[in-house]
Amino acid sequence: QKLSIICAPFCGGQGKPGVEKGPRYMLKNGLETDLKELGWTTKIDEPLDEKELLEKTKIHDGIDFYKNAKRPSLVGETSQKIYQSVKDALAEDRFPLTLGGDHSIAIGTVSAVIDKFPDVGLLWIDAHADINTLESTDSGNLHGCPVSFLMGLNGPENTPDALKWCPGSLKPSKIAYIGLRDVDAAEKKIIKDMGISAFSMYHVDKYGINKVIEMALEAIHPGGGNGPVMCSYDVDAVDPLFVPATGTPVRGGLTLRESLFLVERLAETGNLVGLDIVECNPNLAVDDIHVANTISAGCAIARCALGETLL
Ligand code: DIR
Ligand code: MN
Ligand code: MN
Ligand code: MN
Repeated sequence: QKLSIICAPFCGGQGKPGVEKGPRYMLKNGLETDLKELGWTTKIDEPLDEKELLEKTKIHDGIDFYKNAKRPSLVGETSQKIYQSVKDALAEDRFPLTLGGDHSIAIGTVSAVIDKFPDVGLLWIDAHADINTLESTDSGNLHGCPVSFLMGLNGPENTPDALKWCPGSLKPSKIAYIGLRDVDAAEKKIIKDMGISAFSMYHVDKYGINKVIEMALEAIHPGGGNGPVMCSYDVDAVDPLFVPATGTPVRGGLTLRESLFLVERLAETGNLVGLDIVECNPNLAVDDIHVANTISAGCAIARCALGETLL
């Protein structure tokens, strides 16, 4: 089995520098070696120029806007490069593991996986729903909007040029959220109106994580829960006790074990076809222990999704 580790050191979908360091820190933590030990033939793909991107992101005067949304051109160009990398990986029958960077890069990863697996179900693991439209976003941060682009909710006439490449074909019935606990009012309305399956922390408490995963799989693949699954994993789904160094931490999240069980269970299905791990931001740690906890949790999510078991 073959794997591409796609590095996506991008921070332009939100306002806190440091999240571009995620891929470097996870690799420095030994992620590639660990995945090799699990039996994967690995290859590292670095489609982005981190330095150049950081420079482009820094310019705060004259930053490009589309309505209230910040840096639509940069987000569009960057996610398109990630899109191409994931497509290349899949064309070589390599499992695409994409390391962010902020969550806007999932516009690229998920679009590429849909091209190869039109029936794919998307599990969006996050404290946030990331389904704001260009109309609804209050923050203007595009990492809060990727799902709306994947679904084509902004409409062709309201999509910035640089994002027009995105097919926007993802159906509401093919999405399930797990871990939600900080959802904007406008996002709640979209989720409700479109009938998207959403399992918040309330549901995790009520049913337990195993049952929630079963329900989520059944939602995206009715009649047994079998079929290809893409998992886009924002590490802020995990409680900040375990993952403190992330841009928008929200207390009351998944325990470390719940967060790992989730991907262990996905690995067990044999149906996982792609994984993103996003929003690790070493700059936001108050000490080295915070960095180590955050990065080791991110790496553990990758390993558990890719076959590591406790016994
Ligand atoms: C908020 C927060 N809903 C926004 N979103 C975040 O900015 O649209 N997503 N932090 O990860
Ligand atoms: Mn989030
Ligand atoms: Mn945000
Ligand atoms: Mn997110």
